[in-house]
Amino acid sequence: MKLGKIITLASTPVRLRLLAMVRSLRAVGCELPVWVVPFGDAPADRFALPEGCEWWRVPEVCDWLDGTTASPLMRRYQCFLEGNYQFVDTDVVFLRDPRAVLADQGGFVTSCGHWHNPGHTLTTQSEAMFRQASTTWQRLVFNSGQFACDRPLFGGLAALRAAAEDPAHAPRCFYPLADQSGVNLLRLVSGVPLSNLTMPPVAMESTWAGDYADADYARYWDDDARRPYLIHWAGTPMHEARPIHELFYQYLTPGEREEWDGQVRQRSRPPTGLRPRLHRYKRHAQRVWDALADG
Ligand SMILES: [Mn+2]
Repeated sequence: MKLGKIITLASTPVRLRLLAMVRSLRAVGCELPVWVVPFGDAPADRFALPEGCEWWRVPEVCDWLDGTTASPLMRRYQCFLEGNYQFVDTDVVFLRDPRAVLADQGGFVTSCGHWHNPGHTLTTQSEAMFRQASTTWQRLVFNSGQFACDRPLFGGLAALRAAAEDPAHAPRCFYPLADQSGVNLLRLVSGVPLSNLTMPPVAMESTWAGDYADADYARYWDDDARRPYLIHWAGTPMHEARPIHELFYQYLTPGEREEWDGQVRQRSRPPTGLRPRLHRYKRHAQRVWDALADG
């Protein structure tokens, strides 16, 4: 594919993440425009974007989703009406120019390791649909924070809405707490072929920061062709010191690093008050939601 843009989704709390992601993109020589899907529409949800970035809100998609139970994270569905893009969460840094990596790739291109750990990408109900699609369905799931595609998954908003609002899909596609199972299901029903760069023939090393525990993480990348083109933190705890965090820290100024360390300290304090209960609620909510959807 011939990449034309990088797409991400952001709100003010992830400002430092976005700055580092964009700086890493420029550092590998990629000057493509960065389209930033706003997580929310209040003035406080937006912040001053670096040069080459612009807010990207498609009113028909956001207004539609705002009228449903969908998490604002689902605003990334905007991508599904576009082609020739790389979507990344803000908790990503680029190690290689995505244009070069994707030049020989087509269709829907992923690069995560969820094929060996598919749990968070589906639910009991959507797993049944993946099993219908293939006996090796695990290769068809992906992390919804990193994907590229050369074509729209749907021919227009009407087709996207019809797929999401299908009663068999709607509980996933409008799930209020997370976007991952809905994003996976929509790619599946779109029929656009999926490949994963961590599988042969490319067989890139892992793009997940959590897979790199020791100081010499770069030893896995002696062969340049197997070096991941991005690293995604995706839930890797930042309050635990890991040498690979340096790939992110290198893009922060000393002042930004101080601000970041303050945020990490704040988030890693032992949970008090309502927090443990809210955490338990989130785990149970998925099951309750599925039970209700099943009628
Ligand atoms: Mn992420």
